[in-house]
Amino acid sequence: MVPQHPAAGRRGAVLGRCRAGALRLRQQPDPGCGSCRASGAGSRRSPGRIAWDSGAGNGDAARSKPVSGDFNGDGRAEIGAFYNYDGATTRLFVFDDVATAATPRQTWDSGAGNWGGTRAKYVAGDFDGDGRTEIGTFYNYDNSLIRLFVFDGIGGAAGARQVWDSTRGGWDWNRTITVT
Ligand SMILES: [Ca+2]
Ligand SMILES: [Ca+2]
Repeated sequence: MVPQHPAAGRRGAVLGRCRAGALRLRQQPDPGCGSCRASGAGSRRSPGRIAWDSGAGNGDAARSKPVSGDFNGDGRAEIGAFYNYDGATTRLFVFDDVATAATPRQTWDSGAGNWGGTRAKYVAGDFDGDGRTEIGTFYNYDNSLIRLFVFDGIGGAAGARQVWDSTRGGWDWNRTITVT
């Protein structure tokens, strides 16, 4: 499953064919898909090798917040991306095999109304020293109330747990800056 922009469902068969071609990483580009050709691997306009392509209309960069880390402890980094859907719904996707043929998979879903993507600031690190990366998240509850959550098990089925609470009035969101 890949992040799907809310407007994507109206695009029809051409977009579906394009998305399927994108997931094959342009090994066999669909000649009927202009957007595939425009961004295809090996294009003179391409600044580098394409490891993954959402397909036109399927991913809004402004809605995603990426972090990197070795989430499964195999010595290679993956990319995690939180995708902000409407209705205070956020999902976490992990991109495996980024160095070759990246494949995204969903590892967490906040559920509707539970997680506003614009209220979160993410930072990745191996916080417990077990060789696998976790993701720390500062979440803004307004009124200078911030809570820190840690996402564990990101390589499999991720889960979030609260590890700190600023108490109301205790921490200014606009002064909270994460450095990754
Ligand atoms: Ca890894
Ligand atoms: Ca760890």
